[in-house]
Amino acid sequence: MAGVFRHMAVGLQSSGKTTYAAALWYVVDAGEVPTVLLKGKHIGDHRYLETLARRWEDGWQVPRTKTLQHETVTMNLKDPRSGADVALRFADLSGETFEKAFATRSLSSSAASSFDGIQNLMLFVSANDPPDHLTMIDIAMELDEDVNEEEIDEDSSEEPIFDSAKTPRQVQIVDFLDSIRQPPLSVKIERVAVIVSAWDKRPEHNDPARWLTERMGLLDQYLRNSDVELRVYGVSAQGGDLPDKDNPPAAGDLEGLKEQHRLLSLAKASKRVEVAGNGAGEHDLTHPIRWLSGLEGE
Ligand SMILES: Nc1nc2c(ncn2[C@@H]2O[C@H](COP(=O)(O)OP(=O)(O)OP(=O)(O)O)[C@@H](O)[C@H]2O)c(=O)[nH]1
Ligand SMILES: [Mg+2]
Repeated sequence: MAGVFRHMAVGLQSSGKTTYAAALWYVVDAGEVPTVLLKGKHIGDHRYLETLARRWEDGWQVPRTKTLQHETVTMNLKDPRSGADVALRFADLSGETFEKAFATRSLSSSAASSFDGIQNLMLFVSANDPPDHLTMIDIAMELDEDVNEEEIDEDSSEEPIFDSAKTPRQVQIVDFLDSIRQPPLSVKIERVAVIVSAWDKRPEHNDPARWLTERMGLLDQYLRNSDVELRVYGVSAQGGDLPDKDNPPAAGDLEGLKEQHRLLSLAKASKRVEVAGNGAGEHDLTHPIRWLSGLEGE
């Protein structure tokens, strides 16, 4: 059976999409660790991915994806068990594209067209993001301080009443998912693999599904009641905090370079990657993709 499977990566700014693509490319290309999908037959022009993968291999953050940059990443993978070919299209839209869509209620036609024929999503959220759905009042009450609500109102009187950028992330994500399922896009989503990135920043436990329930309850409930197949993976594609090559830490900033040094000292760079949940191999970034492709039961 030869299939052409197209999946789409979505997520707000800095949710880990590009780092995942870079690490996936490296891991599949290097073949240093066991993965359920392997590198496919032919590899075309992959300059964008190769640039990213080199940055990743050298121990730097990948560059931010610019707003209008729609890089379509195509990877040919092979499923050794069924013999299926998986042509994976990883449309790396920037997080800003999604945030703009939320604020303006419209999506550019090129961004919209990348959802043509899409049934399965990789949805990125980051374990490194602090909770953003608390208000000043919640925080003050948590700290058990005297709260004068009128004073808070007065102080903020010069601020705009509603700033869409301050909408909690999970509200924006639920709105986005719901919008693409409505006309005119009418995307028929079958499977969603939630990727909790920066999993090296996880809490004590190592259960990504629990993290989603506890940290993003609204999103979790929406997905569980959406008639889609759902899985949650924890993924550390970078392995830890890394410096930005375009804005490197000063030579004396040992803290900023320590983690980079530790990660670079691993003999096999693929071992920087950590994957948790759903029986995935320790470093296997292809596991969610095989499941998204419907190949797991075969
Ligand atoms: N600690 C840690 N940080 C990570 C990991 N993966 C990504 N990050 C950091 O998370 C931030 C965002 O990562 P990107 O991969 O650029 O995110 P993105 O979703 O492509 O973001 P946009 O291009 O803005 O849409 C960067 O600062 C990364 O260094 C990880 O495994 N661990
Ligand atoms: Mg990006």
